[in-house]
Amino acid sequence: MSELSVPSRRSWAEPWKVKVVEPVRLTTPEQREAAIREAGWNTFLLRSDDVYIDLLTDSGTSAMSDNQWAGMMLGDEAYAGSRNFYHLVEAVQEHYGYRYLVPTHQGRGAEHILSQTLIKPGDVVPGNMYFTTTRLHQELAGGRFVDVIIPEAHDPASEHPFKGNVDLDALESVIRENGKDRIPYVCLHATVNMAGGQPVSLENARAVRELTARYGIPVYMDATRAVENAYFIQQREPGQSAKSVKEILREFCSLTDGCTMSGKKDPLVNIGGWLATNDPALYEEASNLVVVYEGLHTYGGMAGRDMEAMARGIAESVQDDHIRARIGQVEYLGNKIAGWGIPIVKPIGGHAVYLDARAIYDHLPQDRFPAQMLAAQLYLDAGVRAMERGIVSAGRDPATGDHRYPRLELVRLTIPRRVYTQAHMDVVAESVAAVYSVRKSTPGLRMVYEPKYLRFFQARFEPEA
Ligand code: PM9
Repeated sequence: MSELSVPSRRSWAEPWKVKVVEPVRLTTPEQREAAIREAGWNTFLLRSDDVYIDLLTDSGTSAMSDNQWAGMMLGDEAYAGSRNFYHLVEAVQEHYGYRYLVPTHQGRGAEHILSQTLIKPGDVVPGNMYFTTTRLHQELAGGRFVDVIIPEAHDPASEHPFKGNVDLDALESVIRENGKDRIPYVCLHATVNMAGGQPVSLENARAVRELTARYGIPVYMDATRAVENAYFIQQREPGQSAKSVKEILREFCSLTDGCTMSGKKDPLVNIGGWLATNDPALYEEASNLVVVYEGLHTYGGMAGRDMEAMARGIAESVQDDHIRARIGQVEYLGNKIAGWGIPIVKPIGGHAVYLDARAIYDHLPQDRFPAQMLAAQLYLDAGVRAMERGIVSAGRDPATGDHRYPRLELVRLTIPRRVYTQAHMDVVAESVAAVYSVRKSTPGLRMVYEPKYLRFFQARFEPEA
């Protein structure tokens, strides 16, 4: 018998095993064709029963642990002062380090409260690339978002390790041009969803802090995927590899004044969110406003059991072995697709693999919605649901009414946390390859219905003849 050779690079596996399973169903090509037509070629409008592998989003789609489910049974459903609220406050204080917490039903609830509290009509909010709901709430409060992300973020092929970084010169120019009194806060996304799940370095966050402190401008972070950001800092930033993700997260947050949070991502729950701050005056106003839109300031739209699950989820989310496996799975899928020469956003992001639809369908102009079509084709091929992140998501400029034309025209294969296996990832990668192989003959789309707000959720399309 020949000598067994052990590979020098050993495999890794998730730090959990499966206890409950949920069946998924592969439909026929005819059923998928009927479903996508019925959905107006918009993957948001599909029924999830018609989806085989659902990579629409990592939002609210995580699998909870047995410890979180046990916590659900300990829900204190008091209207006021639920004990689970205090557990959540303690978890946020311990892991994110902010003093005050205003719970909300999800991330956009927190964005609404923050925007209404801080932004006055005519204000300018600089940030490292827009996010759909964040920018809309800033605009609805009378503000204008200005993008100050580094130019590399707009280039899918750039291998910059921190493509989420703020361009400090651009930020300072915005402050000088508008005057510090017109800038209520700087909005720092970590990671940056629309750039491909790209991180911000600790060094850059520190520099943003120093710059804004000189002008007396606060920094509010979108901390929705800040744990993933902390993992990238540990892996990529010189001098950070000996620290735990937990330590890096605290350090990063200490460079900001507070944050908005969609608990549906990093914190491993299906619903919930919060606004956190170190500013007692902001807390006083926000905890008053929240009772108008979300619920009392000790539940903000969440049930007691939801707050308990989130408190426990936060503690699980900052564990190094969890986050390594979570991002490792995204990298597995991304490397497989990129290995076949299919264009994706580089480096591979934290929560998703982003296909470069502009490069894949290089025969389609952006106003024929290449990313929207690519997402529909993936669904037609194997029942894989993905999300458009291009011209449709970018919406229209409120001043001119024209489409915004973002440089990134992407389809996001978003990986829910602790849900799918490596075999599912293989099926997805092969479907991407199949769709890529017939790219030249794929037509564009026409938009036939366009809602006023956040059009990507509900717009309808038809294929060009
Ligand atoms: N993100 C996502 O799929 C949910 C649907 S698209 C609006 O990526 C950031 C960075 C997010 C985010 C939601 C929200 C809003 C704020 N910031 O969905 O309201 O990625 O909990 O959070 C989605 P909620």
